Amino acid sequence: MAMKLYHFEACPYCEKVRSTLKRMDLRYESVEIDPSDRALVKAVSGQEKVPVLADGDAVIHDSTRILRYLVRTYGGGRFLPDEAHSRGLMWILEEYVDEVLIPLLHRTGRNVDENGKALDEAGRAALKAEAAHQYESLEQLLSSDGFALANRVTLGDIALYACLSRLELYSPRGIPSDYPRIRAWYTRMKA
Ligand SMILES: N[C@@H](CCC(=O)N[C@@H](CS)C(=O)NCC(=O)O)C(=O)O
Repeated sequence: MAMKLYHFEACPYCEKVRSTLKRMDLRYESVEIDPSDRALVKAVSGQEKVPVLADGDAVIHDSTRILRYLVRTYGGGRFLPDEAHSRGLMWILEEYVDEVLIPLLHRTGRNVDENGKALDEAGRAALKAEAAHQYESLEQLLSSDGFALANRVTLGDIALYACLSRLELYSPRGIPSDYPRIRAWYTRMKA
């Protein structure tokens, strides 16, 4: 029985899982949900967030847990750095994208605070400065000609690319032009 992925297009966490499944050459049935109707996701997984992966008896929610499951079950070792130190950093990067970068870029696009409340001018400037700081860090991380933590694509790159690709789709600005190394890496990932 094919795996089923419950997801929707604009969701960066879903894009990370779609992209990992694709790179691992794993086939799945796509169940695209309406973001405003969580009934099916709730019935399948007992909670309302996507992505959710159903594989036989296993039903997994949370994109990081899904990635760990896929690597463990289907042998995705080639998407992990060989060296232990880099491997640890890769999972830290993966978590950082979910917990820091995605929420921050989401807020930056809408100019709201953590609770969704519209920001005043000072709040918008602070948010912009925070986003610039994160872009600077990524610019440094991606300063080599290879990928984030190895000379090949790992799950860290896939997570980051998934996040920034949603930005490219839904923000007129995309990745700011003053970060050439991020943009060069992005082009390498797209190839
Ligand atoms: N930590 C979760 C976050 C998933 C998440 O927040 N998904 C969003 C869509 S992008 C969602 O379903 N939100 C609905 C909600 O918060 O109730 C993961 O990595 O999968």
